[in-house]
Amino acid sequence: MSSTWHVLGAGSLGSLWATRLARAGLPVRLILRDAARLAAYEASGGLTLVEQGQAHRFAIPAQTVDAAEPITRLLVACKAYDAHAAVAQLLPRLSADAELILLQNGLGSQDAVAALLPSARCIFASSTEGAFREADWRVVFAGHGFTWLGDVAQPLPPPWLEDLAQAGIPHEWNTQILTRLWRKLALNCAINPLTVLYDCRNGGLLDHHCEVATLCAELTELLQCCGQPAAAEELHNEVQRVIQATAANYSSMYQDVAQGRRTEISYLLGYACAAAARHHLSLPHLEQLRERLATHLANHGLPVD
Ligand code: NAD
Ligand code: KPL
Repeated sequence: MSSTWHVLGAGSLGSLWATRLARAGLPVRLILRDAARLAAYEASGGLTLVEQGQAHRFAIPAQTVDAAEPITRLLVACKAYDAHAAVAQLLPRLSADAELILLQNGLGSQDAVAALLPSARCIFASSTEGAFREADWRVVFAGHGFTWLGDVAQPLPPPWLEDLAQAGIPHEWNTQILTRLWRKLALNCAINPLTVLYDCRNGGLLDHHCEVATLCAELTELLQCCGQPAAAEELHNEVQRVIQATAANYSSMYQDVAQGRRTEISYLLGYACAAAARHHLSLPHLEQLRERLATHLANHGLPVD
């Protein structure tokens, strides 16, 4: 019998994982912010997953953060800026040998969470799956993808990867998870802020080829300086390939800004610029991009961090 999957954050990705795990008959509990959210969830009858136009509802048991049940396996599915505070609230419930799976994009939030629990195993994940919330408690599986998981402190995979296989969650254990997260961060830094500033789909960046190339050169320098040469390989070519392959799409940061939601800038471009500063590396275009983006966010009444 598998241990219970406690899922912290019943948003897009958390719901996508929770519903597939529950569909496979695995024990899942949702952790919601407070009694009001729990009451709203219970009134809705469960979480609905919409896949290829078909909706299925799963009556997954839920609880609030301050429930008494101990937690041995926690899937952290909050935004990067919420992860530390959300996990901190659960400290009294986490067992000494707890395992956490951190689904956050970018870098920085994983180390902040890991520092809260020195004896717990923190597994970092990087996902290309896509999901969005159509309504409260209703998530649409928008883009099939893959999830890489890894542990910077321990190369051996956990036995519960079998649960993911059973749930049909495409995944792979990756002993170089930081390289994958850095590579994704670099792609996001080269594409997402410019789509916000130029108010365009990813394909619109084909008109800003030189600017993208300059950013890729600086990001390559940063990755090499941060001991991530593999993440730097052929970065510009991959950025161009992604821009072409996703030309019709709006980047995730574009969508956040368009919908008035806080962005994860501090864990993407902000993290990159802070890393450059730590290494006394001058990356003027990247820094200028961060400043332009921060000004744009402030002008739209959004947090600049
Ligand atoms: P989301 O905003 O849809 O969901 C986050 C959920 O966490 C929200 O429901 C929020 O209420 C909840 N939450 C925050 N603090 C909480 C707390 N203290 N207690 C309980 N719940 C709390 O976000 P998302 O789109 O699922 O993204 C989660 C992470 O996954 C982000 O880092 C994102 O970049 C990454 N990601 C998302 C996708 C996607 O398609 N949505 C794909 C790849 C990576
Ligand atoms: O991951 C992305 C995003 O929009 O966040 C892509 C499509 C790669 C653009 O950076």
